[in-house]
Amino acid sequence: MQKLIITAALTGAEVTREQQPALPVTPQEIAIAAEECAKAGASIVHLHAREADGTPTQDRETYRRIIAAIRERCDVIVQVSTGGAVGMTSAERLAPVTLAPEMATLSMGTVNFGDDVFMNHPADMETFLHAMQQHGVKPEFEIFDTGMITTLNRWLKKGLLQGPQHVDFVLGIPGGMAGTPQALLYMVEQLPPAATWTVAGIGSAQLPLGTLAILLGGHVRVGFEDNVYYRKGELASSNAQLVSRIARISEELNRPVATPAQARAILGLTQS
Ligand code: KMH
Ligand code: ZN
Repeated sequence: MQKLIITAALTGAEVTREQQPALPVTPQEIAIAAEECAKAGASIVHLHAREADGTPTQDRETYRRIIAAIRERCDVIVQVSTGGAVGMTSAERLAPVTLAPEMATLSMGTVNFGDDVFMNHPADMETFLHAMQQHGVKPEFEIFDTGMITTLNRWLKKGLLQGPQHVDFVLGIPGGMAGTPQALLYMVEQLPPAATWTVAGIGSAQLPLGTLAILLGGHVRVGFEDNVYYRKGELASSNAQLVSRIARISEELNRPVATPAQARAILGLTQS
């Protein structure tokens, strides 16, 4: 099996300081959290930007400051969000891709997202893909429900994609596919050949689905974007605490954790 790539989804767009007092919000706080997670075993950080008051933003300059602050502190693969927050325009969402980070997320379809609708028009999705290809950014395809992996396979057939793809199964969003082992097993069966995959289990699904992914040869995403708890009724003290736990479980299961350099090799990234 490949070494385990741990992604730390540090901030997200929806979680508030009221829900999780340790949520990193400013570029400096995000960079400190990234360094702690890298030390704990994360090789990718998935980034969302916020304004000073916590409002989600896709402002290019804010992402630039976050990435520069991370680069000063540690080596880790930077993955920007193009999901942003519900209601943002696609042009807004695409802005950080022009900074040419190593990776960016690309959501593969529209999904109900709690009480909201996370819109991903097919034409916008192709625009995102072309922008990533133009800037040399590796997409991580975000799959919230079954039709979205079908769309990825259709894109492959259409010749829109080259090389092995990297997929993130986001399971347990209210409105998307359930955060269950059965759902994950079904999704893994639909993957294109040679694809790498990770799982982001939402809420209480984070730990069991992460553990299952370790056993199945996938990779794991943890962090406050998806889950603010360490266990039922107990908030996690930091993103790094969640990273440490999954790294520890993986080592116990005889699957060593990847360094950023090893993760780059697994994902076919060339270091910038
Ligand atoms: N905030 C969600 C609406 C991504 O980062 O690519 C979308 C999201 C996905 O977080
Ligand atoms: Zn995100």
